[in-house]
Amino acid sequence: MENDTIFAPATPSGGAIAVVRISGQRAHAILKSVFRGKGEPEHARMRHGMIEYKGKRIDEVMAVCFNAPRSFTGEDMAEIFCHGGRVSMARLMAALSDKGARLAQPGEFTRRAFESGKMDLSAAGAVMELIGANSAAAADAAMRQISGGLFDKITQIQKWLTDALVIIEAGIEYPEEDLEADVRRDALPSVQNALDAVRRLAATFEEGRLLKNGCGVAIVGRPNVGKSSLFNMLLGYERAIVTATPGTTRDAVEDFYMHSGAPIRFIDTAGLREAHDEAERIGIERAQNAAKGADLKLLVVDRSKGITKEDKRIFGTLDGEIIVVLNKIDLAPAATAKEARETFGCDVFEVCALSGSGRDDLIARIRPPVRSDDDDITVTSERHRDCLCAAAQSLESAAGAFDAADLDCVTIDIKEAWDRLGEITGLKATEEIINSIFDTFCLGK
Ligand SMILES: Nc1nc2c(ncn2[C@@H]2O[C@H](COP(=O)(O)OP(=O)(O)OP(=O)(O)O)[C@@H](O)[C@H]2O)c(=O)[nH]1
Ligand SMILES: [Mg+2]
Repeated sequence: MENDTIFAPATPSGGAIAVVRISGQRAHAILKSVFRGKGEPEHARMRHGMIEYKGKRIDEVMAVCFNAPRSFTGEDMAEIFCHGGRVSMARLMAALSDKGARLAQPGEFTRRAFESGKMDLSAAGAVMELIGANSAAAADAAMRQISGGLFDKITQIQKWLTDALVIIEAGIEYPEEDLEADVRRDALPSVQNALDAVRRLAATFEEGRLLKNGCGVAIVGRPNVGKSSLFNMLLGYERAIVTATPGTTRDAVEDFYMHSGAPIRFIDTAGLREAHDEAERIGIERAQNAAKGADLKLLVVDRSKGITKEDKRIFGTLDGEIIVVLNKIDLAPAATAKEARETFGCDVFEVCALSGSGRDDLIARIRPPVRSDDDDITVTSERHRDCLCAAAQSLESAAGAFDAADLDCVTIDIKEAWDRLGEITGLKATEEIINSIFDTFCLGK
């Protein structure tokens, strides 16, 4: 069935200029029906003209059309660069709708691009990640996927699996030839290669998650030691409330800080103590959860008060990577960094949250790992990670079945892995998966 012709604003209204896209068999005809300019629209050539509707000029625009398949969606397309006022955009869209185009669903343009083979499913999903990226590194990771990096990797792995299947099928077809040992010798390396590559890709998800969501850094400690002050100092602006009264912070407050293009997500938390009321009790619970979910914990200690029993107790409740931050170094010390190192056995930094002294060293230490290989693919989607893990499991079981010399089981496992990988690129993706991906898109993309 031929797709109907759709349109959507690709930019929000309110700007000076807005872009409205049209895609489908009638895209050019619909453009012509409302656009009055010099000359016929030509592929990829901007034309200046007016939008006329019901005998009235409603906007002065630039318009361009693209011939199938040389367009984003692979269909005939047109783009109108109109003025971004709410009224002028609404009028233009009313005109397009009246001429027979339908307002697109979110993600429908990219879905059409996928369906017409313009991009694979991993690239289509990455378009949304690029738009939503909140750091340069996350945008780079998305761009690498849009350029087909993940698709190429998956296709290579699937090729290894196909190679193995061909060899094994021969072994099953001619069992009398006693090919089993040969089959194992010839097919197992391909399966092993595939398994290694799948595992390596799945392992990049952790880095991808950090790029996308930011490395989570929870700031914890006793009340009044200066956690919120440190939080503000690290962010570089007064984000959280600071007062001289212990128990100021209740809710966990978080904000992003960009470091060399990678996001760090700082979380300020309630001071840990015996709660005085219901709100504080909940706040402390949230503080503990924030600490559990964080990639790194900063335990703040008030150096002017010394290292207290309570500081040590809180340290004992923390797991994973911890840095101790001795704060208030502008006041007379009651403990030294050396003591703190001996007590806690981890990195210790001395800062003055009020003046910002010590900030640079601390930031340099908590900076998230920067990717070593800039061209390498990073898996950023949880769905992709799940597919890769499932594929790895099937391949492990295939490798095991080789040992049991059960070639039928080996083939089933390899095919299962092949299909799981195909869900990433869309070569074997169910309608349901495709829907769930495009559902997260914004209008006009
Ligand atoms: N002299 C000095 N005072 C500081 C420093 N950092 C914080 N303070 C003061 O310590 C008091 C508590 O600071 P907060 O940042 O609110 O402490 P907190 O740990 O967030 O406290 P709660 O939210 O109650 O747990 C405030 O009066 C700050 O001005 C510092 O480096 N030097
Ligand atoms: Mg606070």
